[in-house]
Amino acid sequence: MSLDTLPPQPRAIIQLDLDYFYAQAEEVRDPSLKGKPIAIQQKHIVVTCNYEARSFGIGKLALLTEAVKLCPSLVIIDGSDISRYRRWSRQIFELVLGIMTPKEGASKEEEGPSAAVEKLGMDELFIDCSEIIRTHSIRRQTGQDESNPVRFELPSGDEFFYLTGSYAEGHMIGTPPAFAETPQTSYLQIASHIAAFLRGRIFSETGFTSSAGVGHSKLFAKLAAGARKPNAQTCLLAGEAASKFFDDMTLRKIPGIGSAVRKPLQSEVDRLMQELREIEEEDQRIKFGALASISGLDDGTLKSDSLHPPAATVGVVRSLISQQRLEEMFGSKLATQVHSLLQGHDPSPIVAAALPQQISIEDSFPHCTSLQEISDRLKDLAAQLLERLQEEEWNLRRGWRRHARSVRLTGRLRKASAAEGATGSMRRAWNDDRETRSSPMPVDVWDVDKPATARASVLVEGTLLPLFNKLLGSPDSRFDCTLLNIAATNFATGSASKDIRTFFAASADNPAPPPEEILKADEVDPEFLAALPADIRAEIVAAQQRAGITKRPKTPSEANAGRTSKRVKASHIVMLELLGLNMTNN
Ligand code: DCP
Ligand code: MG
Ligand code: MG
Repeated sequence: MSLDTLPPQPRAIIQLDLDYFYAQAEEVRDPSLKGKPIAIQQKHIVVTCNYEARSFGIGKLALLTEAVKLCPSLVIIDGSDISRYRRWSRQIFELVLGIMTPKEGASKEEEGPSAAVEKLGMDELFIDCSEIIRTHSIRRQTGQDESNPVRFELPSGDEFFYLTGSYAEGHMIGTPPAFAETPQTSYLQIASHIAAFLRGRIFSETGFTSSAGVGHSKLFAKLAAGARKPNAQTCLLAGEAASKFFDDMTLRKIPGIGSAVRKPLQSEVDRLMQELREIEEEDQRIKFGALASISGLDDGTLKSDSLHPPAATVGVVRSLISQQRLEEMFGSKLATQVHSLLQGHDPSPIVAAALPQQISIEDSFPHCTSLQEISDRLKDLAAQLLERLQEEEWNLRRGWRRHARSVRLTGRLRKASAAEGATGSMRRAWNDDRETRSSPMPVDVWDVDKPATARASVLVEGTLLPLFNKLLGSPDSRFDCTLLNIAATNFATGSASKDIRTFFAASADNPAPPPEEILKADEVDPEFLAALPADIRAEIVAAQQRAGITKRPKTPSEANAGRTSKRVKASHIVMLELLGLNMTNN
């Protein structure tokens, strides 16, 4: 069997986009805003507005002055601080990811496939449902399950029921009667139910409405999502209506065709239409030439206005511009891409974004010459960093996704040592001569019950100022600092308390011995300890510290003499009691 004759693997992609995102975030924060026209302002621009405001003719990226003219009662909200939107964005992404990936702890056999989720910008997600639908369909076929409604189990174990042979959930563009007859349409139908489930869950858990599109590629899913908004979903099937929907799209709406391609294509369409018009006019002139000369009609009356240059839609460009002409215009590589998009081919995969290796906050300024000023600036930056870490890595239900084990301070400094005297000139400034020092991240920063400013102070006093002094080299150096950058690096999964090393290393203001020493000394199995719930581990460590076990590392002779056996036993008893196992009964 050649590749051409292999049946194409059905694909089902969902694109999910939150409605009027920044403005809706404000409505969720303050429900009294609902129903009023609201706009989010950044500088002089309305970056977005709710649909009440849109009904006055205000669009995204409108000038604020124009918007107020169109709707004098417009409620304007300052959206220059986007951290709250970023937090919602992350939370909704995590929610969807949680539904589309197997729960932790599921065995390999019961785990099944997960659906790749790609986050694009602040409020868009692409979800590839092909694998989970394929597994579901195979299970149904092999189990000869003919029940209707059919149960669909999502990777998380959540479930919903759908009717076979019924229409898709939401709106459809395509051919409904033949629906579910081919694997491709049945995949799209099931994906439309998944989309409805996800939108329902997002709404019930966060209060946000969203719109979704379902199609067999990212391209079609995105176009379908844009077909009806807000709070709606559309499934783009095959057939004439679907082809017309695609062909009527202006190039501006096609992701992957930027202005560098769109503008020359529009000019080419205009040029070709002009040629066609001239040919038609010439044709008419020839046909009616004799009549015109007899009747004395002016040539101008024959000008055709039936061929206005149309907007460059997908259909128009495809019918007027050949692949060869595309190659002349854009070179073969780009022409192939454009040609393929115009045919509606988009095989691009859904790519789950890799997590960043580090998260950093930076500020630059003309001068900073005192330690007090450095401390103030560091506190400000550290608070921003901790907020950012929380936005990116913290989830209310599941805690920390990752924690950074190290913190890195970078400074751009001019230095002069005290030996050079008060008049000694500082070394010249370099363009970008940065110095860097790192240290373990104190564990206290992950305690979200404490305010970010308090945690930032701990980070600055205990870690960052000492690092800054290391950058300076000598404590009485005069300096001029023009840039500070704090980076959280060396990430490990889960919360900091799961990482036993960080847990111990974290007591920066209580310089305990290294964790290896504590663990070796007390013969507590680190794996056993690490497997315990965080609160129990914390209790054990506290109990060890109360018992003085961690006060100092033992000398080799103490260890050999087994003098610690009492303490070891005590710590095991604490552990067993905490686990609910009563030693005396055993
Ligand atoms: N955004 C921005 N600047 C832009 C485009 C968008 O700051 N040039 C922000 C504001 C939007 C958010 O990103 O709220 C999401 O962009 P969308 O294009 O999805 O627009 P909305 O979600 O606001 O509206 P819609 O209901 O049309 O999706
Ligand atoms: Mg949106
Ligand atoms: Mg969007």
